[in-house]
Amino acid sequence: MLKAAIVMGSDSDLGVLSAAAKVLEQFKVPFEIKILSAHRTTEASLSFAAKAEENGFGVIIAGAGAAAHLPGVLAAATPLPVIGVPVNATPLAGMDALLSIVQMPPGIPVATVGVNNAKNAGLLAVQVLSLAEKRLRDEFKADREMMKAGVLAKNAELEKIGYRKYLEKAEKKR
Ligand code: RP5
Repeated sequence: MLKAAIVMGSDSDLGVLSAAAKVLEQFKVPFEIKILSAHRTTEASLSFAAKAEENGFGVIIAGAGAAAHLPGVLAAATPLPVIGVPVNATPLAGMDALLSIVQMPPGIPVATVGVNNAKNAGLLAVQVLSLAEKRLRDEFKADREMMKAGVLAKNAELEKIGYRKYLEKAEKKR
């Protein structure tokens, strides 16, 4: 099966990007994780992207903060889909990274998730790879059903005990 890559601009992004790794582990998707910076290690970033297809990758998750050029630079150098994760790493709280990643010029798309939302990047990567893997598609559908059942159960509990008791219980759990 094709691998996923998780690439981040700095080790300071690892806390955020680890949520994508957890999703890939949950779905038993093989992946590699790397620190590659568009600005500090430009050649290595380009070389990774240029060889990603022949090296067995099917999708790339790229996270960066500040003037976040990494996802766009990788996307420019590979035909593989790139999922960008804007990281909140500066006083601009991720707005800088979000706009840098989402506003790609026509022709070079980056599928951008919300600020720090690496979990969604992991899920999107699973969806991409599941196009060629029935096992993944089935597990993804089952995961959605579990999520749905969880929300329905919470709603049933809220309606049964009322919002005050629900809140009390929720606060005790924290
Ligand atoms: C970006 O600058 C990185 O992706 C990181 O989010 C931010 C800060 O990097 P460090 O100074 O912590 O290495 O390139």
